[in-house]
Amino acid sequence: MKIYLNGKFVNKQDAKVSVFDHGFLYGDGAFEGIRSYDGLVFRLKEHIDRLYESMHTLLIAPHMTRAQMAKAVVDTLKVNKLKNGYIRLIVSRGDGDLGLDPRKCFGHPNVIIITDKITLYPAQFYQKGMEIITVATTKNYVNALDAELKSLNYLNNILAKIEAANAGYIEAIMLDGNGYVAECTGDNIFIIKNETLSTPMLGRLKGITREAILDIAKEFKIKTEEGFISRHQVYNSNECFLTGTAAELIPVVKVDGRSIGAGKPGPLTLKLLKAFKDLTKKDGVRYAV
Ligand code: PXG
Repeated sequence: MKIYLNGKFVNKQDAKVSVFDHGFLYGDGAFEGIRSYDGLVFRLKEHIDRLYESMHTLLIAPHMTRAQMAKAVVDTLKVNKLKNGYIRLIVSRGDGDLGLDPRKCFGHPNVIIITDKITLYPAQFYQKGMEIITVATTKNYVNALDAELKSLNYLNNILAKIEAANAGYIEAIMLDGNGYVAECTGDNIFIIKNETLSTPMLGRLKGITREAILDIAKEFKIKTEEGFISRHQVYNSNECFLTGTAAELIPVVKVDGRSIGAGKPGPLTLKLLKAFKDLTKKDGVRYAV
């Protein structure tokens, strides 16, 4: 496996950065998780744009244009002869001293691209649906760590994931500071009620998969809503599902012990899942290996 490290391809065992990198010391950096499907990088432009927005907020300049960054992603897939892969694109602040001050870093962020495979959830969950819970760790949003900023600092989500795991669950809902549903630890959430598809407007990452599902719904003339969603509304929805680059679209059939709809993946969820799979065959940047 070859890893892209600051413009060079190196072997996995040589892909190392300094312990003084503020990405390691402080979680100071940004990242993207991207998928390629049969030689097509799904919505690469959208991922690159989101990364550059995160870096803009963090005041990290990667010394690479968006086009160069996109090319580096594709080149890494090509070097690894990977037609189907999960791509982790990381830009960390780079080396500094032991203090927080990012101005003392040398102004050379580390750009790293890892291409591998990923399986988040067992296959049976896609057929039977998943059971999730709500955890007490709330979503840090709009203030210091805006949920839309995809930073290397994932502790908010990891603390929630630990709570879920302690309770015996693989994924969990996080609420915002006002008690509305924000998102899950690594996925966005959707509900369907009376043929309307709804997803939280604030307090969540603007997932690339989320946006793709909203696009598909609009194409199908399904009514969509981005707003405030309560747990009561989730419990009493007809269908529920989660979205993410690694997870794609996964049905949810029970939340906090309450059955959702008929307790099995719903018809609209399955229709959207199929349409999403179709979209991954055509929406993105094509490359040959
Ligand atoms: N919300 C959060 C908090 C995420 O981390 C998503 C939504 C979905 O966004 P995309 O753009 O992928 O549709 C994510 C991304 C993991 C893992 O191991 C999950 C993500 C990223 C990295 C690792 O669970 N999900």
